[in-house]
Formats: sequence, C-alpha cells, structure tokens
Amino acid sequence: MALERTFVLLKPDAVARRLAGEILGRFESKGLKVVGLKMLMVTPELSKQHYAEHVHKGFYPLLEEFITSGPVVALVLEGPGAIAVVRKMLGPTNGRDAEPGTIRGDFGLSRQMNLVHGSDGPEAAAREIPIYFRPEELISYESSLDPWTNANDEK
Ligand code: 3AN
Repeated sequence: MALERTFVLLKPDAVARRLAGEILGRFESKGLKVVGLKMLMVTPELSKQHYAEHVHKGFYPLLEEFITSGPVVALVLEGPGAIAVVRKMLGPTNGRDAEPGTIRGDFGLSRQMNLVHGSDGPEAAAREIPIYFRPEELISYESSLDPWTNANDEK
C-alpha cells in the first residue's frame, strides 16, 4: 500500500464544539502522521476554490456561510492508504447515516455540520493540499514510532 497524503479540514463546528483535539487524536491513534497543521479562517474565495464542484449548486450559499463562519483547522495526514482510511474514519456525509464508531457517527447528526472534510480520492488530495498549504509548510520527518505502525513491506 503506497504512502499517501490526504487533506483534512476540521470544520467550524468541530472547533466551536471543542472537538478538534479529540478528532485529531483519533487520526493520531490510528497511526496517521501529521505532516501539516494550521488554524485559519476560510474566506469566501478559498471556499469557492475548495468547493469548486459545488459552487453552482443551490445549497452552495449556505455551505459557504457555514465554512466561513468560524476558525477551522487544516491538516495534511500521511500514511499507507491514508486517503481511504480517513474517509472510512469519517463515515458518510450525513451524520444521521454514519455508523457509531465513525467520527460523524459519534459526534454529529447533521449533513452540513459534519465536523470534518477529508479528500475523497487521490485527485482531490492533490488538488486540495496546495489550496491550503505551501510546499514548505509540509514537513517530512522520521518518527521513532514508525517501526511500530507499519511493517517494512507495508510502507
Ligand atoms: P463530504 O464532506 O462527505 O466529502 P461533499 O463534498 O459531497 O461531502 O459535500 C460537502 C458539503 O456540501 C457537505 N458537508 C454539505 O454541507 C454540502 N452538501 C453536499 N451535498 C448536499 C446536498 N445535497 N444538499 C445540501 N448540502 C449538501
């Protein structure tokens, strides 16, 4: 399984509800490595870039209002198969449909306020990471835990 990087956004509801640390902790406990992290306000321009596929949809104005309404935490997480692993940990878009044990299943009931965004595939990750991070803001580093999270033939 190839080492991948995925983009994750802890949305305004996650930060406002003081769940950012708990959610980040789940990704860390899973064995994913944080290689990028920042807190920011999403501007309307940034929102339109991020949600380019939704900009012309009827629900977009409410989505922009929500995502720009408070601070968010942007992350880049690294690990084998990280993109699919994170999507699995999030659960389906609507918290009402999400299984207990997933982040959306454990912490929310909403489709809009669904706490976390995660890239839905390699193309999305490659597009989204540079929207939020300059190359020099991503840090590659060895961790003494690496040998305990993956066997050599799994990296
Ligand atoms: P995910 O966050 O699971 O990748 P997307 O990218 O399909 O889901 O949707 C991003 C956001 O757009 C959702 N969190 C939700 O707020 C909004 N959204 C998506 N589909 C709809 C819809 N049919 N009606 C209203 N809002 C929607």
